[in-house]
Amino acid sequence: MTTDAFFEPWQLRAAFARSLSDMYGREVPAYTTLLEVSHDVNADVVRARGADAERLGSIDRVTAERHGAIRVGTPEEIRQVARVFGAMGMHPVGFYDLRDASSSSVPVVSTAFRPVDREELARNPFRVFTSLLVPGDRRFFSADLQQRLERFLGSRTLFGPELLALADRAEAGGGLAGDDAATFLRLATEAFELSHEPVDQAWYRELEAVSAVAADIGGVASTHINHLTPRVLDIDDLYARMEARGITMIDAIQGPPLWEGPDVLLRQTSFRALAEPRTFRTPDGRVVQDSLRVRFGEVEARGIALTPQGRARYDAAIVQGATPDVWRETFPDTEAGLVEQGLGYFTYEVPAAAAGPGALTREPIVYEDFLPRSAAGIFQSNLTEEGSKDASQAGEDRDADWMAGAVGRELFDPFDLYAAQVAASRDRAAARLGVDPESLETPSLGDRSSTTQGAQA
Ligand code: OOG
Ligand code: NI
Repeated sequence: MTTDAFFEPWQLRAAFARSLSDMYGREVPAYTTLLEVSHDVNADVVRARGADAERLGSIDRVTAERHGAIRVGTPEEIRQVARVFGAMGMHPVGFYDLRDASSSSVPVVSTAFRPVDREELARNPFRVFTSLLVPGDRRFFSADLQQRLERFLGSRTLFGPELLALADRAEAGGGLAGDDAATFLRLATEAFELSHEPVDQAWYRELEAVSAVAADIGGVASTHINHLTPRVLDIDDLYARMEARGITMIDAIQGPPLWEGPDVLLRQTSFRALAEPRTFRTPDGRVVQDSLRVRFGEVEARGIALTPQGRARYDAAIVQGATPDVWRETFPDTEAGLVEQGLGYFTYEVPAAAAGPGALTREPIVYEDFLPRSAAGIFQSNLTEEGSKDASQAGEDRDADWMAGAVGRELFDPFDLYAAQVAASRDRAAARLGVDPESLETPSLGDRSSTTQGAQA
Protein backbone atom coordinates (compact mmCIF):
# COMPACT_ATOMS: atom_id res chain seq x y z
CA MET A 1 0.00 0.00 0.00
CA THR A 2 1.61 3.29 -1.05
CA THR A 3 1.22 6.47 0.93
CA ASP A 4 -0.14 8.64 -1.82
CA ALA A 5 -2.90 6.26 -2.96
CA PHE A 6 -6.46 7.03 -1.93
CA PHE A 7 -8.80 4.18 -0.99
CA GLU A 8 -12.46 4.53 -1.81
CA PRO A 9 -15.02 2.66 0.32
CA TRP A 10 -15.23 -0.26 -2.13
CA GLN A 11 -11.45 -0.60 -2.13
CA LEU A 12 -11.45 -0.66 1.66
CA ARG A 13 -14.21 -3.28 1.53
CA ALA A 14 -12.35 -5.50 -0.93
CA ALA A 15 -9.09 -5.17 1.01
CA PHE A 16 -10.87 -5.86 4.31
CA ALA A 17 -12.52 -9.00 2.92
CA ARG A 18 -9.08 -10.25 1.81
CA SER A 19 -7.41 -9.35 5.07
CA LEU A 20 -10.14 -11.05 7.11
CA SER A 21 -9.88 -14.11 4.90
CA ASP A 22 -6.09 -14.32 5.41
CA MET A 23 -6.52 -13.96 9.16
CA TYR A 24 -9.30 -16.58 9.33
CA GLY A 25 -7.24 -18.98 7.22
CA ARG A 26 -4.43 -18.72 9.78
CA GLU A 27 -6.82 -19.25 12.69
CA VAL A 28 -8.96 -22.01 11.16
CA PRO A 29 -6.97 -24.25 8.79
CA ALA A 30 -10.09 -26.13 7.61
CA TYR A 31 -11.26 -22.82 6.11
CA THR A 32 -8.22 -22.87 3.82
CA THR A 33 -9.22 -26.37 2.69
CA LEU A 34 -12.73 -25.08 2.04
CA LEU A 35 -11.34 -22.26 -0.11
CA GLU A 36 -9.21 -24.69 -2.12
CA VAL A 37 -12.10 -27.05 -2.72
CA SER A 38 -14.42 -24.13 -3.62
CA HIS A 39 -11.87 -22.97 -6.15
CA ASP A 40 -11.62 -26.42 -7.73
CA VAL A 41 -15.39 -26.81 -7.88
CA ASN A 42 -15.87 -23.39 -9.49
CA ALA A 43 -13.15 -24.01 -12.06
CA ASP A 44 -14.72 -27.37 -12.98
CA VAL A 45 -18.19 -25.86 -13.30
CA VAL A 46 -16.93 -23.11 -15.61
CA ARG A 47 -15.09 -25.70 -17.70
CA ALA A 48 -18.16 -27.91 -17.95
CA ARG A 49 -20.87 -25.30 -18.45
CA GLY A 50 -19.05 -22.40 -20.09
CA ALA A 51 -20.83 -19.02 -20.22
CA ASP A 52 -23.92 -20.52 -18.64
CA ALA A 53 -21.97 -21.01 -15.40
CA GLU A 54 -21.53 -17.23 -15.17
CA ARG A 55 -25.20 -16.36 -15.54
CA LEU A 56 -25.41 -15.44 -11.84
CA GLY A 57 -22.10 -13.60 -11.63
CA SER A 58 -18.73 -13.61 -13.34
CA ILE A 59 -16.24 -16.20 -12.16
CA ASP A 60 -14.07 -13.35 -10.83
CA ARG A 61 -16.86 -12.05 -8.68
CA VAL A 62 -17.87 -15.51 -7.50
CA THR A 63 -14.27 -16.43 -6.64
CA ALA A 64 -13.74 -13.29 -4.57
CA GLU A 65 -17.17 -13.45 -2.97
CA ARG A 66 -17.55 -14.04 0.77
CA HIS A 67 -19.89 -13.36 3.60
CA GLY A 68 -18.85 -13.16 7.21
CA ALA A 69 -20.79 -13.53 10.45
CA ILE A 70 -20.27 -11.65 13.69
CA ARG A 71 -22.21 -11.44 16.94
CA VAL A 72 -22.38 -8.50 19.34
CA GLY A 73 -24.06 -7.75 22.64
CA THR A 74 -25.52 -4.24 22.80
CA PRO A 75 -27.08 -1.52 20.65
CA GLU A 76 -24.01 0.59 21.31
CA GLU A 77 -21.79 -2.18 19.92
CA ILE A 78 -23.88 -2.61 16.78
CA ARG A 79 -23.80 1.17 16.25
CA GLN A 80 -20.00 0.96 16.30
CA VAL A 81 -20.08 -2.00 13.91
CA ALA A 82 -22.21 0.19 11.60
CA ARG A 83 -19.55 2.92 11.68
CA VAL A 84 -16.75 0.47 10.81
CA PHE A 85 -18.76 -1.09 7.97
CA GLY A 86 -20.13 2.31 6.90
CA ALA A 87 -16.54 3.29 6.10
CA MET A 88 -16.52 0.41 3.59
CA GLY A 89 -19.83 1.27 1.95
CA MET A 90 -21.76 -1.46 3.79
CA HIS A 91 -25.22 -0.61 5.10
CA PRO A 92 -27.70 -2.52 7.29
CA VAL A 93 -30.19 -4.46 5.16
CA GLY A 94 -33.04 -6.62 6.39
CA PHE A 95 -34.16 -7.90 9.77
CA TYR A 96 -33.94 -11.52 10.91
CA ASP A 97 -35.42 -12.86 14.14
CA LEU A 98 -33.61 -16.07 14.97
CA ARG A 99 -35.21 -16.52 18.39
CA ASP A 100 -38.31 -18.18 16.91
CA ALA A 101 -36.71 -19.55 13.76
CA SER A 102 -34.71 -21.97 15.85
CA SER A 103 -35.84 -24.73 18.21
CA SER A 104 -32.66 -24.52 20.27
CA SER A 105 -31.62 -21.50 22.20
CA VAL A 106 -30.53 -18.71 19.84
CA PRO A 107 -31.37 -15.43 21.62
CA VAL A 108 -30.43 -12.99 18.85
CA VAL A 109 -31.91 -10.72 16.19
CA SER A 110 -29.83 -9.89 13.13
CA THR A 111 -29.25 -7.69 10.12
CA ALA A 112 -26.71 -7.85 7.29
CA PHE A 113 -24.27 -5.10 6.40
CA ARG A 114 -23.70 -4.98 2.65
CA PRO A 115 -23.37 -2.68 -0.35
CA VAL A 116 -26.76 -1.62 -1.72
CA ASP A 117 -26.04 -0.13 -5.17
CA ARG A 118 -25.65 -2.20 -8.29
CA GLU A 119 -22.22 -0.72 -9.11
CA GLU A 120 -21.00 -1.23 -5.56
CA LEU A 121 -22.21 -4.84 -5.52
CA ALA A 122 -20.46 -5.46 -8.81
CA ARG A 123 -17.19 -4.05 -7.46
CA ASN A 124 -17.25 -6.23 -4.36
CA PRO A 125 -20.37 -7.70 -2.71
CA PHE A 126 -18.80 -8.53 0.68
CA ARG A 127 -21.49 -8.76 3.36
CA VAL A 128 -21.52 -9.51 7.08
CA PHE A 129 -24.42 -11.17 8.87
CA THR A 130 -24.50 -9.37 12.21
CA SER A 131 -26.37 -10.71 15.22
CA LEU A 132 -27.33 -8.81 18.34
CA LEU A 133 -28.06 -10.48 21.68
CA VAL A 134 -31.46 -9.89 23.34
CA PRO A 135 -30.63 -10.07 27.08
CA GLY A 136 -34.12 -8.82 28.03
CA ASP A 137 -35.86 -11.87 26.55
CA ARG A 138 -37.25 -13.78 29.54
CA ARG A 139 -37.54 -17.01 27.57
CA PHE A 140 -33.76 -17.17 27.87
CA PHE A 141 -32.52 -14.87 30.64
CA SER A 142 -33.75 -14.24 34.17
CA ALA A 143 -33.86 -10.64 35.38
CA ASP A 144 -30.78 -11.32 37.49
CA LEU A 145 -28.81 -12.82 34.62
CA GLN A 146 -29.91 -10.00 32.30
CA GLN A 147 -28.58 -7.45 34.76
CA ARG A 148 -25.19 -9.14 35.15
CA LEU A 149 -24.93 -9.71 31.40
CA GLU A 150 -25.68 -6.07 30.60
CA ARG A 151 -23.16 -4.92 33.18
CA PHE A 152 -20.49 -7.18 31.67
CA LEU A 153 -21.27 -6.05 28.11
CA GLY A 154 -21.43 -2.40 29.14
CA SER A 155 -17.92 -2.48 30.55
CA ARG A 156 -16.10 -4.00 27.57
CA THR A 157 -14.69 -2.24 24.49
CA LEU A 158 -14.83 -4.08 21.17
CA PHE A 159 -13.67 -1.26 18.91
CA GLY A 160 -11.01 1.20 19.99
CA PRO A 161 -11.19 4.99 19.53
CA GLU A 162 -8.55 5.07 16.77
CA LEU A 163 -10.47 2.57 14.62
CA LEU A 164 -13.76 4.40 15.12
CA ALA A 165 -12.20 7.81 14.37
CA LEU A 166 -10.71 6.49 11.12
CA ALA A 167 -14.04 4.87 10.23
CA ASP A 168 -15.87 8.17 10.72
CA ARG A 169 -13.27 10.00 8.68
CA ALA A 170 -13.57 7.49 5.85
CA GLU A 171 -17.33 7.75 5.81
CA ALA A 172 -17.35 11.55 5.88
CA GLY A 173 -14.56 11.91 3.32
CA GLY A 174 -15.51 9.10 0.94
CA GLY A 175 -12.40 7.03 1.69
CA LEU A 176 -8.97 7.19 3.27
CA ALA A 177 -5.45 8.04 2.17
CA GLY A 178 -2.86 5.23 2.03
CA ASP A 179 -1.37 5.29 5.54
CA ASP A 180 -4.71 5.80 7.20
CA ALA A 181 -6.25 3.08 5.06
CA ALA A 182 -3.52 0.65 6.13
CA THR A 183 -4.07 1.48 9.81
CA PHE A 184 -7.84 1.24 9.44
CA LEU A 185 -7.58 -2.19 7.78
CA ARG A 186 -5.15 -3.50 10.39
CA LEU A 187 -7.27 -2.32 13.33
CA ALA A 188 -10.52 -3.52 11.75
CA THR A 189 -9.05 -6.97 11.13
CA GLU A 190 -7.61 -7.17 14.66
CA ALA A 191 -11.00 -6.32 16.14
CA PHE A 192 -12.30 -9.64 14.76
CA GLU A 193 -9.38 -11.87 15.75
CA LEU A 194 -9.90 -14.55 18.38
CA SER A 195 -8.63 -13.31 21.73
CA HIS A 196 -6.19 -15.39 23.77
CA GLU A 197 -7.13 -13.70 27.05
CA PRO A 198 -8.25 -16.29 29.64
CA VAL A 199 -12.02 -16.75 29.69
CA ASP A 200 -13.85 -16.52 33.05
CA GLN A 201 -14.87 -20.16 33.30
CA ALA A 202 -17.77 -19.88 35.75
CA TRP A 203 -19.32 -16.97 33.84
CA TYR A 204 -18.90 -18.64 30.47
CA ARG A 205 -20.41 -21.94 31.66
CA GLU A 206 -23.33 -20.16 33.34
CA LEU A 207 -24.23 -18.46 30.04
CA GLU A 208 -23.58 -21.62 28.06
CA ALA A 209 -26.21 -23.46 30.11
CA VAL A 210 -28.70 -20.92 28.75
CA SER A 211 -27.33 -20.66 25.21
CA ALA A 212 -23.98 -21.42 23.58
CA VAL A 213 -24.55 -18.35 21.39
CA ALA A 214 -25.09 -16.16 24.46
CA ALA A 215 -21.82 -17.48 25.93
CA ASP A 216 -19.99 -16.84 22.67
CA ILE A 217 -21.23 -13.25 22.68
CA GLY A 218 -21.38 -12.29 26.35
CA GLY A 219 -18.98 -14.75 27.98
CA VAL A 220 -15.84 -13.07 26.65
CA ALA A 221 -14.60 -9.49 26.55
CA SER A 222 -14.00 -9.30 22.79
CA THR A 223 -15.74 -10.33 19.57
CA HIS A 224 -14.48 -12.47 16.68
CA ILE A 225 -15.38 -13.45 13.19
CA ASN A 226 -17.57 -16.51 13.57
CA HIS A 227 -17.22 -17.80 10.02
CA LEU A 228 -16.39 -16.65 6.52
CA THR A 229 -18.32 -18.17 3.68
CA PRO A 230 -17.08 -18.55 0.11
CA ARG A 231 -19.55 -18.89 -2.76
CA VAL A 232 -19.59 -21.98 -4.96
CA LEU A 233 -21.30 -22.78 -8.22
CA ASP A 234 -22.04 -26.41 -7.32
CA ILE A 235 -22.68 -26.91 -3.62
CA ASP A 236 -23.62 -30.60 -3.93
CA ASP A 237 -20.24 -31.34 -5.49
CA LEU A 238 -18.51 -29.24 -2.83
CA TYR A 239 -20.26 -31.16 -0.05
CA ALA A 240 -19.15 -34.50 -1.48
CA ARG A 241 -15.57 -33.35 -2.01
CA MET A 242 -15.25 -32.01 1.56
CA GLU A 243 -16.54 -35.29 3.01
CA ALA A 244 -14.09 -37.16 0.78
CA ARG A 245 -11.31 -35.08 2.36
CA GLY A 246 -12.41 -36.25 5.78
CA ILE A 247 -14.13 -33.05 6.89
CA THR A 248 -17.47 -33.83 8.52
CA MET A 249 -20.20 -31.64 7.12
CA ILE A 250 -23.54 -30.92 8.82
CA ASP A 251 -26.27 -33.35 7.85
CA ALA A 252 -27.84 -31.40 5.04
CA ILE A 253 -27.66 -28.53 2.64
CA GLN A 254 -30.01 -25.80 3.93
CA GLY A 255 -32.49 -24.18 1.56
CA PRO A 256 -33.78 -25.35 -1.83
CA PRO A 257 -33.01 -28.87 -3.09
CA LEU A 258 -30.90 -29.81 -6.08
CA TRP A 259 -33.31 -29.83 -9.03
CA GLU A 260 -33.47 -29.14 -12.75
CA GLY A 261 -35.05 -25.65 -12.54
CA PRO A 262 -33.46 -22.26 -11.77
CA ASP A 263 -31.59 -21.79 -8.51
CA VAL A 264 -33.35 -19.34 -6.24
CA LEU A 265 -32.26 -17.53 -3.08
CA LEU A 266 -29.61 -19.37 -1.16
CA ARG A 267 -28.33 -22.88 -0.48
CA GLN A 268 -25.89 -23.25 2.40
CA THR A 269 -24.01 -25.91 4.25
CA SER A 270 -21.24 -25.98 6.82
CA PHE A 271 -18.74 -28.13 8.62
CA ARG A 272 -19.01 -28.56 12.31
CA ALA A 273 -17.61 -26.11 14.78
CA LEU A 274 -14.00 -26.83 15.49
CA ALA A 275 -12.66 -27.40 18.97
CA GLU A 276 -10.17 -24.55 19.39
CA PRO A 277 -7.78 -24.36 22.35
CA ARG A 278 -8.71 -21.60 24.79
CA THR A 279 -7.45 -20.73 28.25
CA PHE A 280 -9.84 -20.38 31.16
CA ARG A 281 -9.57 -18.79 34.57
CA THR A 282 -11.19 -21.07 37.15
CA PRO A 283 -13.15 -19.80 40.16
CA ASP A 284 -10.14 -20.49 42.41
CA GLY A 285 -7.88 -18.37 40.20
CA ARG A 286 -6.00 -21.03 38.22
CA VAL A 287 -5.46 -20.67 34.47
CA VAL A 288 -6.23 -23.93 32.63
CA GLN A 289 -6.22 -25.09 29.02
CA ASP A 290 -9.47 -26.27 27.52
CA SER A 291 -11.23 -25.91 24.23
CA LEU A 292 -14.36 -24.26 22.81
CA ARG A 293 -16.38 -25.16 19.76
CA VAL A 294 -17.85 -21.96 18.47
CA ARG A 295 -16.49 -21.32 15.02
CA PHE A 296 -17.17 -23.20 11.84
CA GLY A 297 -16.86 -23.15 8.09
CA GLU A 298 -19.75 -22.49 5.79
CA VAL A 299 -20.21 -22.42 2.04
CA GLU A 300 -23.08 -21.21 -0.10
CA ALA A 301 -24.54 -21.17 -3.59
CA ARG A 302 -26.55 -18.11 -4.55
CA GLY A 303 -29.58 -18.05 -6.81
CA ILE A 304 -32.13 -15.61 -8.17
CA ALA A 305 -33.74 -13.03 -5.83
CA LEU A 306 -37.44 -13.71 -5.31
CA THR A 307 -40.28 -11.17 -5.15
CA PRO A 308 -42.60 -11.23 -2.11
CA GLN A 309 -44.87 -13.67 -3.98
CA GLY A 310 -41.88 -15.87 -4.81
CA ARG A 311 -40.71 -15.69 -1.24
CA ALA A 312 -44.15 -16.65 0.10
CA ARG A 313 -44.02 -19.76 -2.09
CA TYR A 314 -40.51 -20.50 -0.89
CA ASP A 315 -41.54 -20.18 2.76
CA ALA A 316 -44.49 -22.53 2.22
CA ALA A 317 -42.37 -25.05 0.31
CA ILE A 318 -39.57 -25.15 2.84
CA VAL A 319 -41.87 -26.20 5.68
CA GLN A 320 -43.11 -29.11 3.55
CA GLY A 321 -39.51 -30.29 3.29
CA ALA A 322 -37.26 -29.09 0.53
CA THR A 323 -37.54 -32.11 -1.77
CA PRO A 324 -37.25 -31.92 -5.57
CA ASP A 325 -40.93 -32.97 -5.81
CA VAL A 326 -42.08 -30.15 -3.56
CA TRP A 327 -39.98 -27.77 -5.66
CA ARG A 328 -41.53 -28.99 -8.91
CA GLU A 329 -44.98 -28.33 -7.49
CA THR A 330 -43.95 -24.91 -6.21
CA PHE A 331 -41.74 -23.28 -8.82
CA PRO A 332 -41.70 -23.11 -12.63
CA ASP A 333 -38.64 -24.83 -14.07
CA THR A 334 -37.51 -21.92 -16.27
CA GLU A 335 -36.49 -18.30 -15.73
CA ALA A 336 -39.27 -17.27 -18.12
CA GLY A 337 -41.73 -19.04 -15.83
CA LEU A 338 -40.44 -17.10 -12.82
CA VAL A 339 -40.99 -13.85 -14.72
CA GLU A 340 -44.45 -14.77 -16.00
CA GLN A 341 -45.65 -15.70 -12.55
CA GLY A 342 -44.07 -12.65 -10.91
CA LEU A 343 -41.83 -14.73 -8.68
CA GLY A 344 -38.30 -13.53 -9.46
CA TYR A 345 -36.48 -10.24 -10.01
CA PHE A 346 -34.83 -9.62 -13.37
CA THR A 347 -33.25 -6.55 -14.93
CA TYR A 348 -33.74 -5.50 -18.53
CA GLU A 349 -30.86 -4.69 -20.82
CA VAL A 350 -30.69 -3.39 -24.36
CA PRO A 351 -28.47 -5.65 -26.44
CA ALA A 352 -25.81 -3.85 -28.50
CA ALA A 353 -27.68 -4.23 -31.79
CA ALA A 354 -31.23 -3.74 -30.53
CA ALA A 355 -33.97 -3.47 -33.08
CA GLY A 356 -36.55 -2.08 -30.68
CA PRO A 357 -38.29 -2.61 -27.34
CA GLY A 358 -39.09 -6.24 -28.17
CA ALA A 359 -35.37 -6.99 -28.23
CA LEU A 360 -34.77 -6.36 -24.52
CA THR A 361 -32.85 -9.11 -22.79
CA ARG A 362 -33.58 -10.20 -19.27
CA GLU A 363 -30.89 -10.87 -16.65
CA PRO A 364 -31.55 -12.48 -13.26
CA ILE A 365 -30.76 -10.48 -10.12
CA VAL A 366 -28.68 -12.49 -7.66
CA TYR A 367 -29.99 -12.82 -4.10
CA GLU A 368 -27.67 -10.77 -1.88
CA ASP A 369 -29.29 -11.47 1.48
CA PHE A 370 -29.89 -14.27 3.98
CA LEU A 371 -32.71 -16.57 5.09
CA PRO A 372 -33.86 -16.83 8.71
CA ARG A 373 -34.62 -20.53 8.51
CA SER A 374 -31.28 -21.41 6.93
CA ALA A 375 -29.48 -19.13 9.37
CA ALA A 376 -31.25 -20.85 12.26
CA GLY A 377 -30.31 -24.21 10.76
CA ILE A 378 -26.69 -23.14 10.51
CA PHE A 379 -26.63 -21.81 14.08
CA GLN A 380 -28.40 -24.87 15.39
CA SER A 381 -26.50 -27.62 13.66
CA ASN A 382 -23.30 -26.23 15.08
CA LEU A 383 -24.39 -26.00 18.69
CA THR A 384 -23.14 -28.75 20.95
CA GLU A 385 -25.68 -27.94 23.65
CA GLU A 386 -29.34 -27.15 23.09
CA GLY A 387 -29.33 -24.60 25.91
CA SER A 388 -32.61 -23.76 27.61
CA LYS A 389 -35.62 -21.79 26.49
CA ASP A 390 -38.77 -21.26 28.55
CA ALA A 391 -41.49 -20.99 25.91
CA SER A 392 -44.11 -20.08 28.53
CA GLN A 393 -42.52 -16.64 28.98
CA ALA A 394 -43.30 -13.75 26.65
CA GLY A 395 -40.44 -12.80 24.35
CA GLU A 396 -39.22 -9.24 24.01
CA ASP A 397 -40.62 -7.49 20.91
CA ARG A 398 -38.07 -6.83 18.23
CA ASP A 399 -38.68 -5.80 14.62
CA ALA A 400 -37.05 -3.94 11.74
CA ASP A 401 -37.92 -0.54 13.24
CA TRP A 402 -36.37 -1.50 16.53
CA MET A 403 -33.22 -2.65 14.73
CA ALA A 404 -33.03 0.62 12.75
CA GLY A 405 -33.22 2.51 16.05
CA ALA A 406 -30.57 0.31 17.66
CA VAL A 407 -28.20 0.69 14.72
CA GLY A 408 -29.03 4.39 14.50
CA ARG A 409 -29.22 4.26 10.70
CA GLU A 410 -31.69 3.62 7.95
CA LEU A 411 -32.36 -0.10 7.66
CA PHE A 412 -32.90 -1.02 4.01
CA ASP A 413 -35.65 -3.42 2.98
CA PRO A 414 -34.17 -6.07 0.64
CA PHE A 415 -37.32 -6.21 -1.53
CA ASP A 416 -37.13 -2.44 -2.06
CA LEU A 417 -33.51 -2.72 -3.17
CA TYR A 418 -34.22 -5.45 -5.74
CA ALA A 419 -37.30 -3.64 -7.05
CA ALA A 420 -35.28 -0.43 -7.38
CA GLN A 421 -32.67 -2.31 -9.44
CA VAL A 422 -35.39 -3.55 -11.79
CA ALA A 423 -36.90 -0.06 -12.15
CA ALA A 424 -33.49 1.51 -12.77
CA SER A 425 -32.73 -1.04 -15.48
CA ARG A 426 -36.05 -0.33 -17.18
CA ASP A 427 -35.41 3.42 -17.09
CA ARG A 428 -31.89 2.94 -18.48
CA ALA A 429 -33.20 0.73 -21.26
CA ALA A 430 -35.97 3.21 -22.11
CA ALA A 431 -33.50 6.08 -22.23
CA ARG A 432 -31.25 4.13 -24.57
CA LEU A 433 -34.15 3.27 -26.84
CA GLY A 434 -35.61 6.77 -26.60
CA VAL A 435 -39.04 5.53 -25.48
CA ASP A 436 -41.37 5.98 -22.52
CA PRO A 437 -40.37 3.51 -19.72
CA GLU A 438 -44.04 2.57 -19.28
CA SER A 439 -44.18 1.34 -22.87
CA LEU A 440 -41.60 -1.37 -22.23
CA GLU A 441 -42.59 -4.95 -21.48
CA THR A 442 -40.86 -5.49 -18.15
CA PRO A 443 -43.01 -7.97 -16.26
CA SER A 444 -40.77 -8.55 -13.29
CA LEU A 445 -41.32 -4.89 -12.46
CA GLY A 446 -45.05 -4.81 -13.20
CA ASP A 447 -45.78 -7.71 -10.89
CA ARG A 448 -44.28 -5.90 -7.99
CA SER A 449 -46.92 -3.18 -7.93
CA SER A 450 -49.62 -5.81 -7.50
CA THR A 451 -48.07 -7.15 -4.31
CA THR A 452 -49.25 -6.20 -0.89
CA GLN A 453 -46.25 -5.97 1.37
CA GLY A 454 -42.59 -5.37 1.52
CA ALA A 455 -41.89 -4.67 -2.11
CA GLN A 456 -43.44 -1.25 -2.44
CA ALA A 457 -40.73 1.23 -3.38
C1 OOG B 1 -24.76 -16.52 11.88
C2 OOG B 1 -25.53 -17.67 11.30
C3 OOG B 1 -26.25 -17.26 10.02
C4 OOG B 1 -25.94 -17.43 7.51
O1 OOG B 1 -25.15 -17.50 6.57
O2 OOG B 1 -27.16 -17.61 7.39
C5 OOG B 1 -25.37 -17.15 8.84
C6 OOG B 1 -23.88 -16.91 13.03
O3 OOG B 1 -23.59 -18.09 13.23
O4 OOG B 1 -23.45 -15.97 13.74
O5 OOG B 1 -24.23 -16.88 8.88
NI1 NI C 1 -23.16 -17.56 7.28
